[in-house]
Amino acid sequence: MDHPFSALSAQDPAVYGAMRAELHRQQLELELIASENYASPAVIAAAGSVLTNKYAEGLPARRYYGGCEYVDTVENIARKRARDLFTPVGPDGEPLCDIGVNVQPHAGAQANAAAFLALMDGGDRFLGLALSHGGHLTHGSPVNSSGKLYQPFHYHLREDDGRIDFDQVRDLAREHRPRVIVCGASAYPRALDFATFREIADEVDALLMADIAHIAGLVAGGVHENPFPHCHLVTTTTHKTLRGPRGGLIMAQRDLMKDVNSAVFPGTQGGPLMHIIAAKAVAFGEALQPSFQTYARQVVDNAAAMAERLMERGLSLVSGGTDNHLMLIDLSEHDVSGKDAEIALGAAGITVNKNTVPGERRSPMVTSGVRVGTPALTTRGMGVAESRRIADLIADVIGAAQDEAVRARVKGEIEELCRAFPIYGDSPGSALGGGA
Ligand code: DSN
Repeated sequence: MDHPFSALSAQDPAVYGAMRAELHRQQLELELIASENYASPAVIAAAGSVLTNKYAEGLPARRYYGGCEYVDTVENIARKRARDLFTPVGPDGEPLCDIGVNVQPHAGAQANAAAFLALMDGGDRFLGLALSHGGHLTHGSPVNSSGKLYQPFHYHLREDDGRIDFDQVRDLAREHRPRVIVCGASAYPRALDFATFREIADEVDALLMADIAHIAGLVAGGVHENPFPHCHLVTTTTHKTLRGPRGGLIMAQRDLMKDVNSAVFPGTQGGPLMHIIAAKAVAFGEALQPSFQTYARQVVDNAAAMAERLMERGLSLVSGGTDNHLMLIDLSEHDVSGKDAEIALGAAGITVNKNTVPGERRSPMVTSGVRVGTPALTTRGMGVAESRRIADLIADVIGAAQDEAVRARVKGEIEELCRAFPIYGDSPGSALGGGA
């Protein structure tokens, strides 16, 4: 049989055409969405593979279906590599704690749902960062199961410096005695202080959970502190800074793993996506290479350079800068909203997302912020000079958001930049699933 991909263009030109167009968009437009990245052709090959055909409920060697010997091998490789990546070690190279991992969550939201099921009973109280201050829907939004099944209380950023208000975290913890404290964010540009969170959790006898979906690649690359050994449980996605396939992952101190495993299956999921677990294994293998540490360092350096130049150009950033891969442009004082800026930048070939900012006065569909991140442009090989140039182009567009001539000029410059730093080459097979 031919590779399944070679059948696609002939059998289904409509889907194939849209996939080609998406590849073209990724190649020629600048991806600044902080949660997106470009997975390698090897990761994409694993994700687009025959492992999609296999049912494998359960864990390796303890499955509910036959024929799992090869997918067991794949899942065991993924588990070992994830442990190797995220186990913290002391100065003598000794592990600082014993963590277990479950590589089956389909996505970050599923990882968080399973983690909550493992750590809490219905109605239990927990603390998380408010969504409007950079938190996540799955950290207790009333429209998410986390807000419907449990009782969330939210802490915020300090108004004066845009940093997590630990006094408020401590006060809320003392007042509500939560079962779990969640740290982690989807739009927080500063380093997370896991040790202080743990101190507060210990004071009120709570479990500490970190959601490192955004910063996982920075942790793996050694440029952000490891949430272990401070945290009891850690969730992440695998496709953001970690640069793997779209997916989720849960890691926990060993004594919690029985509850974690049963919360994933049968608690919240059925059959694991074995093709995605294979792709996770490949991505973890890539992240274990020394070159990934160089990548992670460059992501942070690029973000710092971009932030500095945006501020030199007169734009305000929440917290006055960044420690990680993202920054939040604060347009509260501008006529241009986050939505206007997203549209104007999109027309100029720069993809970003509008985002609420602390003290938001506009609606969540309009917002006063734009979230910008450097993981994807760094994967293309861009560095500090390009990051500063991109900051200038962003400032040009936001400064003249209705000016079509500015957008057209910037779009041309962006396309030229993208051609100078190509991604996926000319071989659609490697990027569209046929690169095995
Ligand atoms: N949607 C992701 C993000 O953009 O940060 C979080 O789930």
